[in-house]
Amino acid sequence: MITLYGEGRGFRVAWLLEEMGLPYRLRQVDLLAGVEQDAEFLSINPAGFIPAIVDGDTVMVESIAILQYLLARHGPSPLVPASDDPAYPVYLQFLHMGEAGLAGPVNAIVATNILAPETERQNWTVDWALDIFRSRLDLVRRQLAKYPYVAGDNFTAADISVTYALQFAQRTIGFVFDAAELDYIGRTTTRRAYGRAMDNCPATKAWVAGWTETR
Ligand SMILES: N[C@@H](CCC(=O)N[C@@H](CS)C(=O)NCC(=O)O)C(=O)O
Repeated sequence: MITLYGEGRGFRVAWLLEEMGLPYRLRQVDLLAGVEQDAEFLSINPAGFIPAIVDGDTVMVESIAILQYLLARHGPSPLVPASDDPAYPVYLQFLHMGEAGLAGPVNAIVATNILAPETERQNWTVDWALDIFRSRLDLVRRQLAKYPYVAGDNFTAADISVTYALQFAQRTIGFVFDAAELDYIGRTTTRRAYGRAMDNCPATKAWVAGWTETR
């Protein structure tokens, strides 16, 4: 049985596990209470960030790497195009861009908004991170002008990566998306596996319930 430590980006992992029909248990990690007291979690990830997984002898962090691992170790899955499929390179590109180009830069803005002294909140780096987010989002936008999903005609794990990032930006920095992006989020989040993952992730569910979409 796979153990998933922590929600946050762990929601990506729960969503994939539900899509793949793999049994797992969620072990909560309370970042707000401080992981210093959580010796068991620190023995899994001494750096103290979430998510992490334990799968037999395998211990891993980094949500996108975990998605790739699960698909490779427990696949095959229709959520990954075959390596000779023309959709494969663009799939990999957006799988990683969801974190490296979208959610990652937003993290810097969120941390600044929450933790920086009042006088240091609006700074060059925050503007830069938002520019990075916008430029990568433009690539998502161009893709969605042609296809229903970021890798083309089929839903893939790249959509789990990107959808999470878009929702993260909506809910943390109030980023306002256009109709095509909102329709995309609607398409991916009405999947049954998304609903099941949400039911298994109470902190994420509460977080979503506290946010209302503005069109
Ligand atoms: N690139 C990492 C980002 C992980 C991350 O930033 N996790 C947040 C919660 S979603 C966290 O643990 N923040 C506290 C910290 O980094 O110490 C991933 O995709 O897993």
